[in-house]
Amino acid sequence: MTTKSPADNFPAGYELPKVWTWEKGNGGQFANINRPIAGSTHDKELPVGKHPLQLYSLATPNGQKVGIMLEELLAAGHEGAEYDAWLIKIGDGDQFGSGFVEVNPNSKIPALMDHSTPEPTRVFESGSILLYLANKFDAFLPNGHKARTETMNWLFWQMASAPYLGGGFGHFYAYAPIHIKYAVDRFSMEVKRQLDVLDRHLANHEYMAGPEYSIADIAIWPWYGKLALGQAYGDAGAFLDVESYKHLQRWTAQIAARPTVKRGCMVNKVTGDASEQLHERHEASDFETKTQDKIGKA
Ligand SMILES: N[C@@H](CCC(=O)N[C@@H](CS)C(=O)NCC(=O)O)C(=O)O
Repeated sequence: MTTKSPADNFPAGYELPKVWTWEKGNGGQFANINRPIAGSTHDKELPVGKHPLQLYSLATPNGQKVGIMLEELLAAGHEGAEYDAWLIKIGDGDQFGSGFVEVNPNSKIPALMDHSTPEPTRVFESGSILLYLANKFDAFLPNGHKARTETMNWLFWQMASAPYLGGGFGHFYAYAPIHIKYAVDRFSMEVKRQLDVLDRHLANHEYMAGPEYSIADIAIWPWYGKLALGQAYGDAGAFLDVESYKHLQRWTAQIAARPTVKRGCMVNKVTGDASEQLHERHEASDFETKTQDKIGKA
């Protein structure tokens, strides 16, 4: 490591200790949930509904991927994809309940239980859930060697890239209690590069893996599509000049127009317009009858 003068550090005078220790409360707006240890903090069983698939989630971009995938499967006629979606309030620490930790030892949404297998199967990590469902229903994963490999390429790209957008750019642009120029510059540069990667690819591909809409699009859209729509991290769309990525804009609009995507984004949503918030989903008709504007609890 290069020698640094403590006076130049932030806060001034800060020096790295020999061994890092946890200062509770020093995690900005996520201080109440961020912890350096894994495992559950309290006993809490997860509810189980009547459908084969049980989703435990929240409508963040990672959560929306699974809501979209399930709505796509149902719309494509896969009745076995019927699901109950239960709300996990990560701000309240629901992800540290014992039942949730049994489904996902990493304590992050989304998490899925498949009760249609001889033994119930747990599935965690949004990319793994998309792939599990695509394999189970033979859908949204092209069969041709080239397109299938491209789908996997872009699915893994998304899983590796989004932490730079959410955990890097999003935190230092929007969530950190202070703006640190080094951090904002580093992550803005990387996110702009990622946007350019997508824009160049989409210039001559209708969807990420070619002419077929796939789990690669479903994984990428809630992160980079929402950013392109200016719906992520406050004014980040203008800050990153997302309008200039024309091919990304074309793809974003095309996917945003899908009714399945609109529904999928509403599942377990607790922010925004009350008519788009469906806290729990148990029936297809819930989108019409159980949104927060309809039940008057926005
Ligand atoms: N790589 C994971 C990331 C999941 C993730 O980061 N989930 C966030 C919400 S988007 C979460 O549950 N955070 C709660 C916490 O950090 O305690 C995936 O794609 O499923």
